[in-house]
Amino acid sequence: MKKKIWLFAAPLMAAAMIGCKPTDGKKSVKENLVNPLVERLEAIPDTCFIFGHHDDPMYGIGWSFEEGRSDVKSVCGKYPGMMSFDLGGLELGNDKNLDGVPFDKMREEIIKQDQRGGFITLSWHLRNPKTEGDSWDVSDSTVVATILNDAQMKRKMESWLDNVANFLKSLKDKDGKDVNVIFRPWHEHTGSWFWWGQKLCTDDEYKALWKLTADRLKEDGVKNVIYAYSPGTEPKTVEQYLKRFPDGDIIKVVGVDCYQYGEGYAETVDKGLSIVDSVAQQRHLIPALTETGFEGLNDATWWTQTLLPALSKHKLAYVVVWRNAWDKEGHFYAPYPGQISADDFKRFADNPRTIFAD
Ligand code: BMA
Repeated sequence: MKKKIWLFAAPLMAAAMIGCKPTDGKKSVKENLVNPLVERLEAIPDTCFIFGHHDDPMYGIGWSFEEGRSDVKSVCGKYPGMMSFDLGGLELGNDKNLDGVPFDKMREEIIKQDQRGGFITLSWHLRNPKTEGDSWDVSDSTVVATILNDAQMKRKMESWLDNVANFLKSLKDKDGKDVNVIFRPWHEHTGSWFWWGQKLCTDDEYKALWKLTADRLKEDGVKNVIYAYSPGTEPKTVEQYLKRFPDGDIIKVVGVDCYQYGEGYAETVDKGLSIVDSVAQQRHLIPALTETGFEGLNDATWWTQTLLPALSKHKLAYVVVWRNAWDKEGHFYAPYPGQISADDFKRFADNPRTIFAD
């Protein structure tokens, strides 16, 4: 997909992926492109959203690393319109990420997804640079401050970012053109379960971490990313949502990570997305449900009776559900053949609102 074609064909392409017709003509084609990916996301008709799945082509229930296989495709015949992958482990120079996905395979699948006209988003569950624990190691509440104030720790973080930059720059299609991706580091920072979370750093430190990230990747020559900001559901107002919003125009996608745990999902998603809608409109950003799902999908009609209605009031470019883990029993968020919500998922995939890569 070439830049010029995207400029004019983006709305058609988004529509062609699903047979969804753009419903209004208000999405303008801007002359100064930040990144053609922004244009493609902005071209998603207001009434539609891209469906995404984390690690979709890597593994699923009862299988791993089988060429072409995907639980989503096995159920509905189509790949997700968006593939999500995680870079955790890349910072250390590992061959595989924290969930056992080889980075070479990830690069291949990113390129394939781009070739089929689909979208890619990358998260980063990186290690804790100070304690050498994982992302969830919150035993030291000064990690972000140390990265910012201690020269040696800062250099370590920069070298980790250089590894990320090298991977991002290696994403090229068969014609040598950049494959553009959404990068979503420092997510769910409004909770305190990651070392960059709410109680683990100040507002200014969190913002400085973002600046360090964007500046370093830019210095490293990365041109193929746009950044997504994705708090959890803790912010209850636009003001709270924006409290740690990075300065400048780093962020292009605003989202929320919101899962179903027991009752109240519809209401929580609705509140979270109302805030996202407002911020997206005020700042001309792209709204998304950056992570969601119901672990174990113990509800035969979750897709059309819970998820679709919960999203119905909101404009969204995309929705991502989390992984169908090969390594943790019951940890899955998309159906697989025979799973109780599989038939309902087919109806969801046939719904004119949802965009898959077919
Ligand atoms: C979490 C879980 C973990 C996984 C991590 C990064 O939500 O799925 O098992 O390691 O995401 O993918």
